[in-house]
Amino acid sequence: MARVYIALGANLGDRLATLRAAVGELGGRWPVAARSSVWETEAIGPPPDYLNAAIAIDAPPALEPDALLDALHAIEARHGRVRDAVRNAPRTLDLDVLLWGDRVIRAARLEVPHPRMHERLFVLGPLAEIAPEVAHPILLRTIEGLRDELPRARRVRRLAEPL
Ligand code: PH2
Ligand code: MG
Ligand code: MG
Repeated sequence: MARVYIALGANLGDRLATLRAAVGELGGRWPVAARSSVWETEAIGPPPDYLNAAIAIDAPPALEPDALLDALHAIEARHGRVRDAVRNAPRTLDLDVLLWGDRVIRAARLEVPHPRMHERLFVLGPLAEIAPEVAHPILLRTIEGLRDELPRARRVRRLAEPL
């Protein structure tokens, strides 16, 4: 089994309901080993604010990156995600693979570790709740260490409601 960390984000529609439904759907396929709190975060790019969270799933050894990616895209599509060419466009649901054990994947469709995860408090805040001591396999730093070095310029707020 490999522990795969997935970031969840939503800034359109019923954001919390969508994140919860997505976790339910992922949990129907693979065991969910950990889930973070839900955070409300200032959008990088066009507003409104996002809800963000992170979960870990236990992926069987036979799971191929393309198969996981297809499953994530199918869940996004079921929740009304429209893929357009506009970068950072508002979205009902975004599911991003952050870490896959200590693998480094540089394929056309998928880069793991996620190439921008270490710059984003909306990723590292939730992720540090469930994986503080996990090492980033390229930067060789813990998630908590990376989070603590990020500037706190952007608004982030932990919600009381669980994921
Ligand atoms: N996702 C983006 C762009 N900007 N900003 C926040 N706060 N949270 C996100 O999940 C997010 C974003 C593109 O995936
Ligand atoms: Mg994203
Ligand atoms: Mg994405």
